[in-house]
Amino acid sequence: MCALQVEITAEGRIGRVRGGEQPYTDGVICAKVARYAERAHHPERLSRPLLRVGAKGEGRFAPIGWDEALDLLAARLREAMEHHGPETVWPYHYAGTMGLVQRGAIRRLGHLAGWSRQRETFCVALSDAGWLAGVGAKRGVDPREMTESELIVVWGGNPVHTQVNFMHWVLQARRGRDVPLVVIDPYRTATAAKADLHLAPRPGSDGALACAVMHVLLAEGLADRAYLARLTDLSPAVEAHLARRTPAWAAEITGIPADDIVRFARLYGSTPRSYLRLGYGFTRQRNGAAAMHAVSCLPALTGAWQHRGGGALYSNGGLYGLDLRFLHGLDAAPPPARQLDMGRLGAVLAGDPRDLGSGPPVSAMLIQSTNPAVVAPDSRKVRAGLLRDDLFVCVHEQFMTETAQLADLVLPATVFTEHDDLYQASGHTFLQAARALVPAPGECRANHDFIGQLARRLGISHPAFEQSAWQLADAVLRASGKPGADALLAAGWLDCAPPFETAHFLDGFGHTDGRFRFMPDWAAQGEGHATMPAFPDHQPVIDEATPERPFRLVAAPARHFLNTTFTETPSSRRGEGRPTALIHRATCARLGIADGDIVRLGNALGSVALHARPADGLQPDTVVVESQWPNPAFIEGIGINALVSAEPGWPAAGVAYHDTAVWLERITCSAL
Ligand SMILES: Nc1nc2c(c(=O)[nH]1)N[C@H]1C(S)=C(S)[C@@H](COP(=O)(O)OP(=O)(O)OC[C@H]3O[C@@H](n4cnc5c(=O)[nH]c(N)nc54)[C@H](O)[C@@H]3O)O[C@H]1N2
Ligand SMILES: Nc1nc2c(c(=O)[nH]1)N[C@H]1C(S)=C(S)[C@@H](COP(=O)(O)OP(=O)(O)OC[C@H]3O[C@@H](n4cnc5c(=O)[nH]c(N)nc54)[C@H](O)[C@@H]3O)O[C@H]1N2
Ligand SMILES: [Mo]
Repeated sequence: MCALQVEITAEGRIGRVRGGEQPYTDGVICAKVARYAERAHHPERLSRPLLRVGAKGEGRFAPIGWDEALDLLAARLREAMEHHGPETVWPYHYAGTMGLVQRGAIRRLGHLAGWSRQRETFCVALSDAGWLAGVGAKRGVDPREMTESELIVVWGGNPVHTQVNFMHWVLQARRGRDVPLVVIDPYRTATAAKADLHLAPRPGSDGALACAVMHVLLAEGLADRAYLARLTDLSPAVEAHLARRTPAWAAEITGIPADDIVRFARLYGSTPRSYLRLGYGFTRQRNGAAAMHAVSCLPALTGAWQHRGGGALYSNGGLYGLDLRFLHGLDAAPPPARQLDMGRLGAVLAGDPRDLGSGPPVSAMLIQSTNPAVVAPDSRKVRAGLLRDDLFVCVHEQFMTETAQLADLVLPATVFTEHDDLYQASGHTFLQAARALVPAPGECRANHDFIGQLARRLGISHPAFEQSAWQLADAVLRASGKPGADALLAAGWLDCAPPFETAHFLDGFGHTDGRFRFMPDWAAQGEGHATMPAFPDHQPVIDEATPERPFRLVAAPARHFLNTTFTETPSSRRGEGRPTALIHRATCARLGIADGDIVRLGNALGSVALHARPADGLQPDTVVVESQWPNPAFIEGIGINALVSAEPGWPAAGVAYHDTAVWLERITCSAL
């Protein structure tokens, strides 16, 4: 959701892409998006509808016309519904485009058709639950305020890879001022390499670290008592609990020496203008919601929220207050339908009764804006499921992804420079609209257009299907009390940042009593609440290392890819090199692993072979594989998500991408 300036060449193609002038983006853009032309004009862009002609998964397709494709799709969906009822269809969609209108169409159609709904667990389920438990509203302090911060803490995120604009604001904050940067990450990421202090906890232990920090803050009088009494629920019971959470206790769990924990606690507790940026990474653990809650307690305990440049940001996604009921067809009171957990795709397709209950099997899927054959956990099971003979799969895509290769019907999609849309953000506060800049190549169709055409063939009507994407963007804005789409486009952006008092929750946190909750009402966050700790705590439900599987694997985002997007562009592939396991130098020495050797990582789900590189700045039992490489890039054609479990996190599901205990061995070529 960065603002972009896109050069259009004399031939009407995309040229260089630069960061736009919108004040957060501030002219800065990451390298992969700067080279977006390479992707938009890639020779392998899909440009025509394709029908499978070979066996499933074989990858042989023949071009067909759009009318024929839509007729076929509608017929297959109808047939499935006649057999099993509407819930047998699973519209499966995610983060390919973040534009509201192009994301909204498939939701609207699914709602109105009574298809299965999707529980969105890839990304924010764990972090949302944890943040909302304490703060009660999904917003925080604008990163631009960091120019007034005196300490910046990046906890469990790697913005050098994942949010380069945030690093731009860190740079502004530190320009000519002595503002320490602390990074808390299991390995020395590119962000940690820039830090004054890097703490490298074992993955899944952040709740313990946060509790020990709070222990020190309370013990050393670094908590703001007046603030706590006014705006939080801190009680003697919470304090008694934290008194037991000593640095020595946390050192055992985190692997961070107690002295380092105390040093960080003193720095944090003695700096009122401390800015805490919470990433998603540390919440991609089975205990990620509890960890998020524990860490989010820190600025409440010190009262950092009261100061300019102080407080925290997890996401500003809750800031915009857009009314999406019309966009999503929810104004028409659609029929109720079951919800399927997108992270459980493999299990659902295998007919797991835990997921399906007494409901029908999934026998037809419409997959749009996501590449689950790679990004979903337990990817062997996902692949087996998508290859089921009695499952019809249609994929609407820009490229022949691994998911598209498994489909029966593949339809060509536009990229963001070829369609209109409306965008809200997570990391910043700006609402933006953009129009198509260049014509779509070949026969590519935008999500909104394709889904509208399908709806018509299925006999499903809603006024939103009759509008253009731009009209719909306008309708959403107006329904939300914002300026219309043309006005927004002319202005360039709308800053939705609330005033200081509100942004810092000085007029109350998101709960009805206005107080931050050290003791959350977990029942409000999800059905698994009974297992949640009553206090901020380390929740011992992770995939712990064992003698058989002594390493903890983190499958963190790579710099030059965006999930699996850009894995098709040569410059990104070059930038990344090859799939690599980062392993502590001492562990390498112990196991006789040299740089470039091949290792195998495995667990009950399978094993993955890739090259190894000795590394520093992580614990001896942590292994990191930056992702998400396509499966064929790995030595045996099986990628990292084959090892990631689809067991949901607590209390409201969510995929634990970085929570995997594995064994590790060096292998010789003859063993391959
Ligand atoms: N280049 C690039 N940019 C991206 C993406 C991408 O794939 N590539 N993906 C986009 C998306 S969809 C998202 S949601 C965001 C995610 O953005 P981030 O929040 O930055 O990414 P995460 O996957 O959450 O992982 C970030 C860091 O969390 C660390 N981590 C893992 N486990 C733990 C833990 O237990 N404790 C702590 N303290 N740290 C841990 C990892 O080592 C990693 O360095 O990035 C977006 N931007
Ligand atoms: N190992 C590991 N796995 C992870 C993560 C991790 O950190 N580690 N992160 C997880 C997270 S946070 C997320 S959000 C998910 C993301 O997973 P996905 O949402 O699947 O993201 P992408 O892999 O980028 O796939 C998006 C696809 O949408 C297509 N696309 C883009 N725009 C459009 C459009 O307008 N229309 C259509 N029809 N298609 C479009 C792109 O070509 C691309 O193939 O991955 C998750 N998987
Ligand atoms: Mo994500």
